[in-house]
Amino acid sequence: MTNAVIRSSGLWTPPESVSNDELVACYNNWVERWNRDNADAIASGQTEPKAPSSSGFIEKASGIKSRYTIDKAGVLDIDRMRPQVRRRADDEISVMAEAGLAAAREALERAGRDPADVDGVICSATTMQRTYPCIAIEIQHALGIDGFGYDMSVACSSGTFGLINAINAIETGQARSILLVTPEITTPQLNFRDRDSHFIFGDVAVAFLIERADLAEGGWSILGSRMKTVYSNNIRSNFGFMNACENPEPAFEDRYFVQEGRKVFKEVCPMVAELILDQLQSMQLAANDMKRLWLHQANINMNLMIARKVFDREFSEDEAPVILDEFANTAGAGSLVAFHRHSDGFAPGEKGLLCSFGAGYSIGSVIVEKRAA
Ligand code: CO8
Repeated sequence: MTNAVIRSSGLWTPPESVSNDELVACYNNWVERWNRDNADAIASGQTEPKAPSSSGFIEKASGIKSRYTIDKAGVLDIDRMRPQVRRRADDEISVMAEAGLAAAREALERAGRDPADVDGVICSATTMQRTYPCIAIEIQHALGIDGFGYDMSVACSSGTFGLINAINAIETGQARSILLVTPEITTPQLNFRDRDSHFIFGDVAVAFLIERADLAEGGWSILGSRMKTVYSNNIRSNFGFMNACENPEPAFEDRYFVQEGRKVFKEVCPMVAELILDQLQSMQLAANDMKRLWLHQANINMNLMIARKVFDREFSEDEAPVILDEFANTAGAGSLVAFHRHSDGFAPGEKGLLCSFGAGYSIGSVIVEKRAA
């Protein structure tokens, strides 16, 4: 069997960032207006007034300080509070493919590779902009790759599950080289009028180039991978192609992301730590053999808890780097973005672990080792 390596990565970041203060100011203006408009119903006890949001709460509860979005003006307009995207013609590139393409191009450039070196594109993300043609095939076409492309989706584990699919494709001889692209355009799925979740997500695209080891110089060997899913309704989106046919048709607000954040926190952290420790043990590795954990980026407190359980000691930020302060939760892209931003300083033979966790529930874990350049 041929071995696969992660050869390079690339990132696309939307040009506009929204701070907690900007987001909260917009939300609170909207709440003030809503409470005013519903003053009679509130006074008669028919409805509860809405409570304001707070930057202090957001940073303390999640670690998030800002997020990128594809349209800041739309998100911060209290009459809209969702991104505005120009509807593109069928012969124009889609928003998701454009974001993914930029990240893919950077991954190719960083490896000194050409699209002719690539056999396939996997686009793995929480949601796809449309059903077909696949976003992956659109990216494949834009790059001029002679091969194949397909889309897949496993919520917050989309990136790691996609990576594992790419590794399998190389190791079973389907391809010499695969571009895994995870464009997470999350802000259109977020209810910016929901106090519990309006601050959680941000937009980004990340790409990894996975190659056959015998054709690649440098990069990262794959030592092992794990996937686990356990059914849970604690993180849910009812958005889907049947919405317009459903009777009764779901309201707009019922198609957005919702979660029981506390339950997710409590249930997911032990599952993740247990999976990582079991995976390490099965490979006769110790936690201290991992120079760095590139964890999913949903909540700083979750990451601190998981890393503490895995290392069983205090650890430095360098051992479990954080990108969610700048990017917020970028769903399936989070652990891959953490890797992209923080994979310097490894000597050949040093090891690290990428791990995603989230809706499903789903957990994806990949152990890598730095190769000689
Ligand atoms: N401002 C001020 N106060 C607030 C706010 C706010 N915005 N929101 C809630 N509060 C208040 C509450 O009212 C509550 O007050 P009280 O104690 O008086 O009742 C208090 O703060 C505490 O509320 P919570 O218990 O809800 O707060 P937590 O401490 O649990 O923090 C978090 C909330 C940050 C959401 C936290 O629970 C968390 O991060 N949990 C884990 C979430 C997680 O990892 N989810 C993964 C989801 S992502 C995923 O899987 C991918 C899905 C696909 C993404 C699609 C893109 C949209």
